[in-house]
Amino acid sequence: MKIILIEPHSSKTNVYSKIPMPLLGPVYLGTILKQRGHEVEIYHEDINEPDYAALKADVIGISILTSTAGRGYEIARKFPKEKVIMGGVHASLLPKETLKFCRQVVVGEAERVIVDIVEGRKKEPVVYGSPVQELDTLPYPDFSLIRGFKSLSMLTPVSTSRGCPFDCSFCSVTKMFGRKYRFRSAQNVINELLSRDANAFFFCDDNFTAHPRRTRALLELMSKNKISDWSCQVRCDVAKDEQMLGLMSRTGCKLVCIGFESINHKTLKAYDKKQSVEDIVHAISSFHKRKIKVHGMFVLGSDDDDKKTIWDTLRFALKQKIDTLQMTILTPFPGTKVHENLEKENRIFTRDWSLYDGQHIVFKPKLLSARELQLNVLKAYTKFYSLYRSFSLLFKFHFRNAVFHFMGYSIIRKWKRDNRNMAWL
Ligand code: B12
Ligand code: SF4
Repeated sequence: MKIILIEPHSSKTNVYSKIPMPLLGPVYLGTILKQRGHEVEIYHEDINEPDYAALKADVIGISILTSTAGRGYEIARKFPKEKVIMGGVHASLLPKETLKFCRQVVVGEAERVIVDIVEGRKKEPVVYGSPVQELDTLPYPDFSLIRGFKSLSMLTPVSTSRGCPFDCSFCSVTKMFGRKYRFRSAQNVINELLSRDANAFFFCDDNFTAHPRRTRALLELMSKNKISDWSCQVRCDVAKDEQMLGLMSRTGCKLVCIGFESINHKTLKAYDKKQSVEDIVHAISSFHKRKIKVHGMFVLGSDDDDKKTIWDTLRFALKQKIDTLQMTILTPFPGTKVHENLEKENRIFTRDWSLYDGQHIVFKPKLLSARELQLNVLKAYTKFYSLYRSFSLLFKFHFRNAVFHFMGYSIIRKWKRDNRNMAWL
């Protein structure tokens, strides 16, 4: 059978919109289907938007996040006669909504059910997938299935674990993958890395160091195999583990993405983050000491945040010399505690999912107006990613940071152009 899997394009003003990294879900599923003997093509619209009129397949699969759901539904409508199935985080959180646009929806991880669905043995409209317990049994994602994917010029995503033992109130991860931390063996990961024709890896695990012993074992093997140039997502806690920091530096970790979330103690508590501002400061200096760059991610707009919090966050980021900054506006993703609370209080004012990208305010904050929150975050961002700062990084020969600052500058300009009158507010 011929199967086409599609990842809708991301919201254009996303900080990451210039890094077209594919989600691994469709690639894992495509690889399994290919190994089963089916003909598979994957399209990630950010890399290569297909000519939809020319696409012919027995099954069309679409992967959606909340922010890409609207575009996903639009794509589904282009195939009124084909069997369209949908999955991904948003489909898993709101299967009834998704089912209005397709024949079948998969809730959760789909590796164990995809073949039966495609071959017609599983026919129910909502199919419940199951968490893969033995991640080593999965094949290595075959990126050649993605039309236009060039591994050498793109950061290659690698997933070494699923789930997260924490449960932050704004996060979709535990709703989708659970709190049980499952991980691949170090050797299995190394074999995948060695099989890749890639310059740089991004460990896209939500919490790469949640099980320190296993991460250390993996890093030791990476060191032995001379694998370097990689980045990952970690929590602040890891900076307290000297041995881990040493290994990360020795194996060529270039950048860590850390969910700092807030410098407001009350907000950190409200988010259930289980970290302090002191932990954040310590983490930044520990990574910088080892020449590892820090991408700091903040979530603004809790009931304890006001205008000052936004500007304090900017000042903090500048003072601590965070290399790249992501100021996300709190977004009530379906299924999260934040969503549940705001919904109860009737404070969510739009269900236009395309605005659920962390760059648009979609609810009424408590200590400032929605407009004030939106404008102040934007202004603070503009200060961080100013042309002046971009050029001064360039003149100091901080090339990577300079490139990211120019990117940030152009994304903010685009955001301003696209949202000139803030019509949704
Ligand atoms: C890598 C990553 C990114 C990358 C690439 C993302 C991309 N191409 O969209 C970057 C850094 C660019 C990114 C950006 C963003 N991300 Co992101 N990202 C991830 C991360 C860490 C890993 C994704 C991954 O590969 N997962 C592993 C694979 C195996 O899981 P999967 O893709 O979900 O696939 C499984 C199932 O969903 C299902 N499935 C998936 N597709 C399909 C299709 C069919 C047909 C079927 C049947 C089943 C099925 O089966 C798969 C196998 O089990 C996830 C967290 C996570 N653990 O998933 C967050 C996550 C997806 N991101 C999230 C968010 C919020 C964002 C941003 C909005 C962040 C921001 N504020 O800027 C942007 C939006 C990007 C966009 N597309 O518009 C949220 C999404 C929440 C939601 N409700 O939508 C997540 C869940 C993180 C979180 N903390 O909550 N992200
Ligand atoms: S924000 Fe990070 S630490 Fe918190 S639950 Fe999500 S993945 Fe885990």
